[in-house]
Amino acid sequence: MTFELQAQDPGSNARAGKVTTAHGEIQTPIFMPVGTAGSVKAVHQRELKEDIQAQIILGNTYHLYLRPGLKVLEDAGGLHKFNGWDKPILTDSGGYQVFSLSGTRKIIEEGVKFKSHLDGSTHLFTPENVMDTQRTIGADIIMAFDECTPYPCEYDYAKNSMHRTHRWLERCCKQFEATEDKYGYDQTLFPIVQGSTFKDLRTQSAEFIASMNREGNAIGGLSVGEPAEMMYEMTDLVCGILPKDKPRYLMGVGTPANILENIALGVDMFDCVLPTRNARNGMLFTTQGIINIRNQRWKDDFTPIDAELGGYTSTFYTKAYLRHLMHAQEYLGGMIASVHNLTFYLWLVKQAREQILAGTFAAWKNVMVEKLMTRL
Ligand code: PRF
Repeated sequence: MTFELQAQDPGSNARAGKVTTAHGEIQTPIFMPVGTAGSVKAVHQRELKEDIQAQIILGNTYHLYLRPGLKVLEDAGGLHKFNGWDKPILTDSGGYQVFSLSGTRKIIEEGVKFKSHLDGSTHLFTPENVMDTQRTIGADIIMAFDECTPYPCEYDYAKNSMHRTHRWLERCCKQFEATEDKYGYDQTLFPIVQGSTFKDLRTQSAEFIASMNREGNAIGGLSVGEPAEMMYEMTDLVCGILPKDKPRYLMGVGTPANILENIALGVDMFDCVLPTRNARNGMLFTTQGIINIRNQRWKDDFTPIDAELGGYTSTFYTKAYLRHLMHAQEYLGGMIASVHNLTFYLWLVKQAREQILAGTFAAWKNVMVEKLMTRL
């Protein structure tokens, strides 16, 4: 994997760049649709490519390991072959899902013992076997095994957890270097900064992660319930320490405003379930602001979902029709809303990139944040 820094915004720390992987290029800043179990929920691959213009999607080690399991993935020749997505894929390590999804879990130095949320069976994730699992899944970018601390978090807990995440990272790197890709193309390992909301821990963690000298770096442990201003303060601090010549990935963020603010602080990559999860509940992000398509207000609004956005799905279907589908609990409703929201997220980061390349990002960002968070 390589990263080329193409432009820096004069009015902020925003950057435009290009990540090159074995499965193609990614223009940054970028949003990565979440495909937890190997599928971006309710969205066809063709729509992901044509309407949405996704450049990279995410998969989850935790889910894929539990189902369909490693044998099927290996027999398929990896996740790209299994789901038919031939562009870049990133897998999260399970370091977050194991904490948020599994019923009971126990953290030991060796790793995390947990019970499957599917059938209650017991499993152990270690830095070593999580690297092996991500070799088998075959994503282009794989993530280190970490602990995402909850918010709020006691200082001593955050400190001990951060040090354990650092020790686990050393084991991840060792295992990654001792093993090879399984399908004939390169993979790269991103480490993850932790440290909760404590400035000294964040500084220490960012310095440690930078010293590991990987090809890209991630920021974890944020957007877990802390105030947005606190998240921005941490991102700003960490971006000031992480190397400028490598991509920075902020995990699990966020709203359109969160994304623009973090781009301004120097983040290059984002993922979040928000556009797809909220779509299925009728919350749409549009170029005019946020709408709840289930509201009475849209009952006989026969204008397109978002005429300004463009793209087949957002301009072909009307608000009134989508509202009807949602109320009738038709599958198509969730599908249209998901494609629309992802089209919007990819449009947003593309606009941001163009503004950075033009040197006009900072002023544009402030206008957009106001507009996009308006509730219509
Ligand atoms: N660690 C990992 N995945 C994550 C996070 C993290 O801290 C977050 C936090 N927002 C989302 N996804 N491994």
